[in-house]
This record gives sequence, C-alpha cells and structure tokens, in this order.
Amino acid sequence: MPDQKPIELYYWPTPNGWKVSIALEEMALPYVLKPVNIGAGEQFEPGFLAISPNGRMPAIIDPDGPDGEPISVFESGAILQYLARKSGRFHGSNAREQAAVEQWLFWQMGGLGPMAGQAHHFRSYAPKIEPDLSKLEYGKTRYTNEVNRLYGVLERGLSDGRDFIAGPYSIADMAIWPWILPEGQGQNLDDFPKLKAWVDRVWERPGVQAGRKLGKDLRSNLGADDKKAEEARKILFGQRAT
Ligand SMILES: N[C@@H](CCC(=O)N[C@@H](CS)C(=O)NCC(=O)O)C(=O)O
Repeated sequence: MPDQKPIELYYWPTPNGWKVSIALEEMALPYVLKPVNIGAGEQFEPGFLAISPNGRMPAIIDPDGPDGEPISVFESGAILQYLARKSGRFHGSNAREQAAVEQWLFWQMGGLGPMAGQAHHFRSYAPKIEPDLSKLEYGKTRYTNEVNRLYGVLERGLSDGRDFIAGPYSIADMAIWPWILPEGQGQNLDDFPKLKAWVDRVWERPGVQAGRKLGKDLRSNLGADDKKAEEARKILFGQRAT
C-alpha cells in the first residue's frame, strides 16, 4: 500500500515501547518515529499529554483512523489491540483464539509489567536514591518473588507443547517478551526451561529484532552514576498529581 500514511510512534526504547515497535515491524505497517525522552521530561509536554494523558509512552497517532480521520491511542495493550485489528493479524482468528490472546495480553498489562517494573525499581534504581538499603529490602523481596511466581505461570502456560503463549504467535507474545529481563529482575531462566526456549523462539523473528533495536542509541542507563542518570531519576521517580 504505497499511499498509506505512516503511523506516528511516540516512543522511547524501554520494554513498553518495544511492544509497539515490535508490533509495527511484525505487521509491516509504515511508521515514523517520534522520540519522547522520558529522562528529560518530554512526557509532560502539553502536546504529548494531549494524546497520552497518563504522561507515559508509548502512544500512536494513526492518520488513517477507522473513519478515515486521525486517531490517537495510548496504553500499550490498547495500541496492540488497535494495530492487530487494523492489520487483521496476530490476535486470533475466532472468538476462542481471541479470548486466549486477550487473557495473556491483560495478564501482562496488569501483572507481569507492573510487577517487573517494581522489581527493576527496587533492585536497580531505588538504591541510587535511598541510601539506607535496609528500607528497600521488603519491596525488593516482594517484587522479586512475584516476578518469580509470574515466570512460573508462563512456564506452566508453555508446558503443553505450544510454541507461543496463546497458541499461534500473537500480540500477547509481543507484550510479554520485552518484559522477560531476568538479570534486572533477580531471576534465572535456567529454572524455567520452557520459558527460556520461548524467549529464544520469539527472538528468532526478524520483526522482533528490528523492533527491539529501534532507537537503541537513544536510551541512557537509569541505574548509572553519572549526572544525566541522576537528573532522569529525579524526573521519573516521585511524581505526584501536581
Ligand atoms: N501502562 C502503560 C505503561 C507505560 C509506561 O510506564 N511507560 C514508561 C516507560 S516504560 C514511561 O513512559 N515512563 C515515564 C514516566 O514514568 O514519567 C503502558 O502499558 O503503556
């Protein structure tokens, strides 16, 4: 479709961003990258908040929305569902398959993503902010254990011989895969052989590799000791309503 207008992808290279860059690559939808430097506070700019009122990336603007008018979408799960409907791919081909995809998609959105995010926070970033490490111990243990439990859920989910989490490869795999980062989450994939094989199987896909690499040079290491990382931590952690 040569005259298809590109989707604007508001993005920073993090696990939630990778979900959507992977989906766009897998679905071969044309897109244009609009970096949102969350370490520099660009997520609070009024223009961005108008399309993503939660002040989080990713978000998209599709100039060719469902009624031919532009549409914006925020929340990675909603974006994945929108793109799957638009492309007609990767969300199951009947009601039963769609329910299977959606249960794992929502499991990622409500479980693995938030819990793994907190595990990263307590393990890597909080020690740079709170000098009394004993205060971090409870949170660190709680979220590391919860991620361990969730890895176990995936391991059992993949134990019936299926190649992908909902059967055929789907947006559920695209949502879950970027969040399997065992090193930063205090996990060992050798304890989860089916999950480990799935991680490798998903990575073999060229669309996943292209999406995962998008903007990789933009990202700074939030756990680093330099001035830029310290500034980014101040922007990202401790936000309140006003
Ligand atoms: N539930 C949201 C989470 C998005 C999210 O947390 N994005 C992070 C980066 S991974 C962000 O934009 N952070 C900016 C901030 O914390 O100010 C989704 O799935 O899209």
